[in-house]
Amino acid sequence: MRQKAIITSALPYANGEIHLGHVASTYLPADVTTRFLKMNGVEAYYICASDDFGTPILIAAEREKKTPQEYVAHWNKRDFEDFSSFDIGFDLFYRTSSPENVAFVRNVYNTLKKNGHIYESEIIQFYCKNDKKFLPDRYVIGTCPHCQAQDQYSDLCEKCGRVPEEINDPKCAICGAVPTKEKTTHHFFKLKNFGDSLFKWLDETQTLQKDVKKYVQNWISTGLVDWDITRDISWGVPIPGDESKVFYGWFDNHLAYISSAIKLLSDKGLDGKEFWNSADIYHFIGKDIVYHHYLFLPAMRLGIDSEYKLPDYIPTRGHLTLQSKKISKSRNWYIGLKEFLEFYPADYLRYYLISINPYSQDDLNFDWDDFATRINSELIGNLGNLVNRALGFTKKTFDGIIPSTDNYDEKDKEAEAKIKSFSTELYSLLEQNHLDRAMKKVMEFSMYFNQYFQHKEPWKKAPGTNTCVFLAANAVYSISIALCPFLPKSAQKVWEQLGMNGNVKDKPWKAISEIGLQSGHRLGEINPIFARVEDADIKKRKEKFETK
Ligand code: B3M
Ligand code: ZN
Repeated sequence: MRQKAIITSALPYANGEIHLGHVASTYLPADVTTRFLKMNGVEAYYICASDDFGTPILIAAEREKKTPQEYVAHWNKRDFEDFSSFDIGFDLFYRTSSPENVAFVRNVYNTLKKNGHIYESEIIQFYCKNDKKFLPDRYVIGTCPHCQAQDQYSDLCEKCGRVPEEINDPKCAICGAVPTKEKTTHHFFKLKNFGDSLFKWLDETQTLQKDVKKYVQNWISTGLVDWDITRDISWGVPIPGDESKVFYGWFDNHLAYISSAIKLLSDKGLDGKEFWNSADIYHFIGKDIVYHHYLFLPAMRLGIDSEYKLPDYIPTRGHLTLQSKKISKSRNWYIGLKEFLEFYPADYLRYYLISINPYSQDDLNFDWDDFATRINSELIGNLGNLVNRALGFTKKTFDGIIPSTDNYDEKDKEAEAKIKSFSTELYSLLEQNHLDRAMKKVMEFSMYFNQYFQHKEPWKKAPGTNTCVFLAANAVYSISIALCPFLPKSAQKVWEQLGMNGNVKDKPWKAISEIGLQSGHRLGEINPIFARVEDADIKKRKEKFETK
């Protein structure tokens, strides 16, 4: 682990609200990791931005009779608000349309061109004579040549998931007219130039996910194709020397990882490039954008002579399904983040999504009943119970003051050893990106102390009671710190009930394993931290998904 880190998560399109599918695979894992790194003294910055350019956004803005600038400004603000209420702690949430990014993208292009990685070539594109526009991607609707589904976009069939080589019965998405085909000159990035160096980089970078590496290397072996980076539309970064055309969104968006980081760092008076190149670089993504992050992104960085180093980690996770079905905005089969948080605290969702999300590309499923069970039996039945029991008992029996200890028997020694080894065990899981297993480890620790308390029966006030109360309260202290990366609000609540001052997130990681509460310390006010998820409410939540 380096002492500096930059963490990014895939940039949300400024085109519709954030839902549970987004946060599960990228924003939440990246947030947990950033909080963990910061507690370990790493100078870590979590960078994100709205992805502002592209045809779908331009079309949506036109439909709402807004300028694309107004349209993306709305979503940038709204997304940031939603993320904040979910305690996603970005150090900067910027935008791909920022002046810094636009300038950076144009510079990168110029360098790539100078280095011989760009060429121009004439292609044939659909054109609408009514609208006097070239019609890339979503501007053309037609019948999928593979599955015959109607009303599909020319860049993707939503029915069969394939990219049609040429759509049948094409129509202009704006006016419905049949488009003509016209010649236009496009700029291409020579991805083919990078096959060998990408292959080598994948081989050498041990921190990348093994299973993903394997199939990306397979793609390379079967041959890469050069990449059309041009769009004949008005909304995008203008191409230097060919200003009436703009870059394809995937050329400019990932460059905002760098340009936004540089902006944040230089605002802090730091040398951004030097920081970037001496930091661990993490890009958190979902598995649908592997191609872009394991090939385009590193190839473009290689193409500018690795002026900015390649990523060390590209944690790639699967998709969230909802009640076992694919999430779909258009079929209204999704849960907006904002809506969810109107019903339940952020930490409930954080707990659930972390618990069901392994460090792999397997899909995960949000299920309302499973959510309720896990919150009620694990978060409340185990963790909430320990906190309330240990602290409540101290309050009742010792007037809220941590007692001095008696002799330690074998069981007490074992319990103390659990506290002592807790921080290292958690550390190694989190360092390896196994957030779900780390969360589970916290729950096992809590479970252990519930059993310890039960076994000791302190309510009988036999000898050994003081030690039991002392260690159980100290286990709660450890839990409070250990919870920080996962459930920041609850961690702070526990901290305050322990009668501690300040922010628990400022404690160093190793404090998890210290005996933090000394005898004589006075606890704060004790209240249940969590409230049960009621069956009747879950029933209501499920209604939306039952009629389908
Ligand atoms: N805006 C969203 C997606 O395809 C896309 C990610 C950009 S990351 C540089 O999931
Ligand atoms: Zn038209």
